[in-house]
Amino acid sequence: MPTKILDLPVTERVLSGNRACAGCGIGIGLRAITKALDGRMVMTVPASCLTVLGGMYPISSVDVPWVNVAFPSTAAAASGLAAGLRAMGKADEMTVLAMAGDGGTGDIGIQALSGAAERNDDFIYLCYDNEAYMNTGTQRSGLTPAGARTTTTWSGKRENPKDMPRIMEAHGIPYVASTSAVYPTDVYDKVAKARTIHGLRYVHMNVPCPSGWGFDPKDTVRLGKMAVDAGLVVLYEVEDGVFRLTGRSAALAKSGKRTPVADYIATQGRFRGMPDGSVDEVQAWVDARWDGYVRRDTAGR
Ligand SMILES: Cc1ncc(C[n+]2csc(CCOP(=O)(O)OP(=O)(O)O)c2C)c(N)n1
Ligand code: SF4
Ligand SMILES: [Mg+2]
Repeated sequence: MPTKILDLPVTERVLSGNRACAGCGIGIGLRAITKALDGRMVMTVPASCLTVLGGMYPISSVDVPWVNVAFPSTAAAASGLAAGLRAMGKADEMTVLAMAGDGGTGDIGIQALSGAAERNDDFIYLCYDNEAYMNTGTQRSGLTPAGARTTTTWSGKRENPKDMPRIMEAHGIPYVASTSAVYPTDVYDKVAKARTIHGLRYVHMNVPCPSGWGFDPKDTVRLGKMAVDAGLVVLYEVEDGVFRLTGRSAALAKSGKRTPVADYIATQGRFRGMPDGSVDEVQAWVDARWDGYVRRDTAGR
């Protein structure tokens, strides 16, 4: 049974006074993640908005052990921490959580991550995807969606985003999941399940970013949910190769009531002026991808 919001543990590890922008989705997701791991964890984090959220030494807003590492080495550092815990006989007591942004995962950190996945090293890798290099002022990443304007794609990015969960699944690791920070119980259940598995577990978490996407900070949750309703962000998990839609995405597959991508695109400054033809292309891409998810979901039942 999926966890209900009122059943989440009450202990908070993400404390008040963090340094993220108002309305940032990262904190919502990180609260659920730290609850799922019950604080029995050590994090590795590269340069990103997440390091900013954590704050500068010696003051931190996140009450768990945390190692800041160089940009490409998040997974390499996690491999080392996991080996250390195993040598001390503490692999079952603490979870190593490598947590990085989309740029730090899909572009700059992919080499160390792929190596760790090939070796099936024992940690959770969580990519929080705010869909650009936000900490340095919104440059495009390999995971930025088509049509989005960034400071390096002035007229809108032309390419669709890299499918990181699929790339990770191709490594044959035991657990892969896709979730959204605006569904904290979906995040919680997936990280709680990942905690019980050994080997490399990969969780991809979409994170709305008011500053980089161009929307009012009060709309973070509403926009994150719109992305799921449009099928741009899909909630699912792949456990030992078995695919399953979860939560809102499972409900949408049943009802068939996905909303048009154009409605979502109209809510954000980054898509302003996107030509109708390009919106249609994104819609066609989403439709084809969605059909594939629904086929896999049905096949697994
Ligand atoms: C090797 C290296 N290159 C570039 C940078 C500059 N830099 C710091 S944070 C950042 C953006 C990170 O983007 P992402 O991983 O998506 O995380 P976000 O900031 O969006 O949370 C960049 C380019 C760096 N610190 N180290
Ligand atoms: S730029 Fe975006 S992801 Fe970064 S702290 Fe601000 S709202 Fe959060
Ligand atoms: Mg990013």
